[in-house]
Amino acid sequence: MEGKQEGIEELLEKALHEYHLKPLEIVNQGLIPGIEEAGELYDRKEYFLPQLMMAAETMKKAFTIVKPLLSQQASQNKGTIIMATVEGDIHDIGKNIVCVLLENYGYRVIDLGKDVEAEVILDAAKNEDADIIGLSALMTTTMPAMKEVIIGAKARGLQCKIMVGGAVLTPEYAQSIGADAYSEDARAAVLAAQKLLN
Ligand code: B12
Repeated sequence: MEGKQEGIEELLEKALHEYHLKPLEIVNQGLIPGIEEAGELYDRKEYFLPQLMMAAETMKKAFTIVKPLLSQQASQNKGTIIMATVEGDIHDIGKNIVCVLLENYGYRVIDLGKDVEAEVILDAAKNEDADIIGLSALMTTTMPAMKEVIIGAKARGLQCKIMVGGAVLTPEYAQSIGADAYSEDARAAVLAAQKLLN
């Protein structure tokens, strides 16, 4: 909450070894509520962008430390998923969490990063023979970029399914742009992927 990157390692150490919290509990009950609270303070103009950025950087650092503990080496490949935050949008914390959980469940995840153009996503989906494209958007202004990818995939005749997510999205919006699945968090994203590929 205070954006103190230097203290986060020690806190994680404590959470893991003193309180015996599971890595996913740390993400879901500590890191995510923390960044959301920082976001609420930002909304109420009690936090300003530098504070929000410091909180986000701290969360990213914490997630980098927890990530290897979340990843069990997946033995089987259940399918290939291309993940990206759409063009114009630099929010990637949620997308990164979704990537790790999908990997945990045995999917081959190719993370194209953030602010990714539709063409780049579609090229990757074709070249990697993707089963699913996963798109993240956190702003109302960037949500339409998801539709662009969906239209592009149809125009190119790609067979892959498209799932979408991100804080501002609703199931209704996802349906209106023709997405095959929507999920509100990382755990639901795994279930959605399983459903799409069955
Ligand atoms: C952290 C944050 C930032 C950080 C981002 C750091 C980073 N590397 O990601 C920083 C400070 C850089 C930032 C910048 C900006 N931000 Co900002 N940010 C946030 C904040 C507080 C939290 C987002 C977050 O990480 N949440 C935690 C994660 C875990 O949740 P999540 O992303 O929703 O992901 C979960 C699910 O949605 C789902 N999911 C996510 N992606 C996917 C994908 C798939 C395929 C699936 C299935 C599921 C899924 O699973 C995830 C895990 O459970 C939100 C407010 C909020 N409460 O959402 C504002 C918010 C998104 N930001 C906002 C804005 C406006 C901006 C800026 C334009 C601010 C500015 N004036 O410069 C810039 C954006 C610049 C740009 N071009 O993108 C607005 C958007 C408003 C709107 N309705 O459009 C919000 C909503 C704040 C607000 N209320 O105004 N931001």
